[in-house]
Amino acid sequence: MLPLGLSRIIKDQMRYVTVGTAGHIDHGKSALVLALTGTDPDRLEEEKRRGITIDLGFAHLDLGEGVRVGFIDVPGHERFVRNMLAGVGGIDLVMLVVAADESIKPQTREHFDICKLLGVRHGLVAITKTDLVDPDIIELVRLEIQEFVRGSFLETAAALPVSARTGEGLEPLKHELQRLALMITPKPEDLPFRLPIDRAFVMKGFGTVVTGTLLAGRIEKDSEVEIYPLARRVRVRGIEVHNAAAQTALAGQRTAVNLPGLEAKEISRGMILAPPGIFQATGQLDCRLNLLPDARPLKNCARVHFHCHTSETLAEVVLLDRKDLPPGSSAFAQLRLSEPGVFMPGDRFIIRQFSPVTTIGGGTVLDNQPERHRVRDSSVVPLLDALEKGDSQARLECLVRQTGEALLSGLVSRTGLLPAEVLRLTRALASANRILLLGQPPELFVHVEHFQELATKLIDQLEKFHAANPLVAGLPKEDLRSRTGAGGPLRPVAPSTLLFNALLHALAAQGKIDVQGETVRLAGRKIQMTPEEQAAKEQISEAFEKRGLEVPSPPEVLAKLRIDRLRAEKLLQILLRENVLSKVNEELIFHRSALRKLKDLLARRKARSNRINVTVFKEITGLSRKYAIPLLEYLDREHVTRRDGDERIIL
Ligand SMILES: Nc1nc2c(ncn2[C@@H]2O[C@H](COP(=O)(O)OP(=O)(O)O)[C@@H](O)[C@H]2O)c(=O)[nH]1
Ligand SMILES: [Mg+2]
Repeated sequence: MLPLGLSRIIKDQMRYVTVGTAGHIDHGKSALVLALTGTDPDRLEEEKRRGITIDLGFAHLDLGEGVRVGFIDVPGHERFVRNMLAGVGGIDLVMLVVAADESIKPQTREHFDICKLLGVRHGLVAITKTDLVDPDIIELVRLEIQEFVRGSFLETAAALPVSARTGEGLEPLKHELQRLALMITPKPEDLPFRLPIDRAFVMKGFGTVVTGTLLAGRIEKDSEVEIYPLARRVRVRGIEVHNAAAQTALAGQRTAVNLPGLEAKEISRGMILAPPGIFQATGQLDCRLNLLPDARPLKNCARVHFHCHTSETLAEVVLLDRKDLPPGSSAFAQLRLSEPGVFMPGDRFIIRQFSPVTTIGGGTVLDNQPERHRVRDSSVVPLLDALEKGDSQARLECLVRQTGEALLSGLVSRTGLLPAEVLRLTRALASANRILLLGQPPELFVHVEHFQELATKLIDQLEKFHAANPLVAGLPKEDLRSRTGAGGPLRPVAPSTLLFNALLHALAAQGKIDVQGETVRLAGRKIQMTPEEQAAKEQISEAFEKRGLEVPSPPEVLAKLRIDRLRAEKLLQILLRENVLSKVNEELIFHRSALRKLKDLLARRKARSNRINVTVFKEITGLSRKYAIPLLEYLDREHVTRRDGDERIIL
């Protein structure tokens, strides 16, 4: 048993590399995998009987130097290209197989196009069946291959003659595979894990098992996982890596996961295993789309077959800045998928013509949760351009800017990064004054430009309000919040309370606004009255004051003014707010001097007796019942008196 640290180093040094075969049917792909690994990748009964590969086959080989290669053997037949596509998504290296007796054929081209479109960066060419031809034919095929791969990622790749029958050339081939394996960038472990499912089956005594090539991250035994887009959560009962039981599966490894409590038929190829609750399945994607030079022009809104990782669905291609896409060209597009799936920015995909089904292009996902764009809506192009060109930090900034108010969960599902990484990048953006982190710990991410826009809108709204309501001191917070909408006049979205309070705080600190309790106003803004209004205000006050406790009705007072009813009402409100007048009930308003006198009267009365009833109250005030009862109730509320049966105690 090795010490823990050492075994970890050794484990970390192990390289897991996935090699995909590619090439025309009958060119010896499966035979070569068998000759290299000792495992026949044609595992289905029908495959063995018919001698052709129908579905993906798997085998692995240790190449020494800590390199383990997992082979994904794909079918060459044109009818099974969709199965080929489910396998090729996760490969690091391609082994392009060309039979020496046939040279380059249609699926050699199609498979190679697919590898290019998927951004495969490394590989080799195996010239197979060399035992069937003369050496000069091999040289001829080599020349044809050189021509064929010119200008591609395989331009400088080795083309190695080999025979699965005699075993000749196998050793140099293994050597080259090892060299390439040590060169490639391993799949990232520091991302949330994603396992695109390529098979789901029942194993006697174990239950449902799903398999795939782990694209990113790591899966731990006994952890909880979610099957997207099924939204089913299950616990991992067991893991196998390259057919051996394991505690953990790491990015790049051929992985089988045992999921109890699930029926194999509930799960299908194309679904994804990932951490629970962090991703969101989406039905539309914004992308960079490339059309192959020999494809037909692609019309706007064309329907295509869409393949990404192991999934496959129909999609409508909405072009954003042009009418159609000529062969060999490239553009931004929105793909509307028939079935939603989990896709991350940077994911590569393939499109195939609706009918007849041939590979016509592919591309890269740029935005996995875009809004639905109108046909030829080019306004989104600058965003897609920035997403395509930027690094993770720049992309994150774009997403925050575009979201308005971004949540951590939203940023995780839109980037495919771990929450800790999103936090690290957003903190860097915050210290560069690009975005604001609100909440502690940060829960809301807002771009400074968005914040600035909202601040301008807020001030704008306050200005409008003050202009329209010179007689009102300010606007209640909630009113102001709903008026400070982002997203344009047709779709105003009020900022959240958290963001709105941050805006108030910032603007108050800048001395632009005053916040008093629930009321917000522009700094230094006072109620503005014309001389006419000033006079009317005094007139109202006097009208109540001179009548003492036998007050007139408010409508009667307001009707006598020379200004309009609406402004008169506001002046009355101001007097009430300033406590010059007090409302005793819905109909009765008193001047504060009259109420003061009444309280004095009761204080004097208390010197004789602290008890009083309605009759006595009417007597000493000279008031009718109409005024007496509401006033007594008012005095109770003011704690000047307290009701005690039919009497009141003067306090
Ligand atoms: N003579 C000879 N035949 C081969 C060699 N490799 C494959 N074959 C034969 O070619 C046929 C197709 O091989 P297979 O591996 O199934 O081709 P695939 O469709 O590309 O997977 C089979 O009959 C194989 O036995 C080889 O190196 N030499
Ligand atoms: Mg085969």
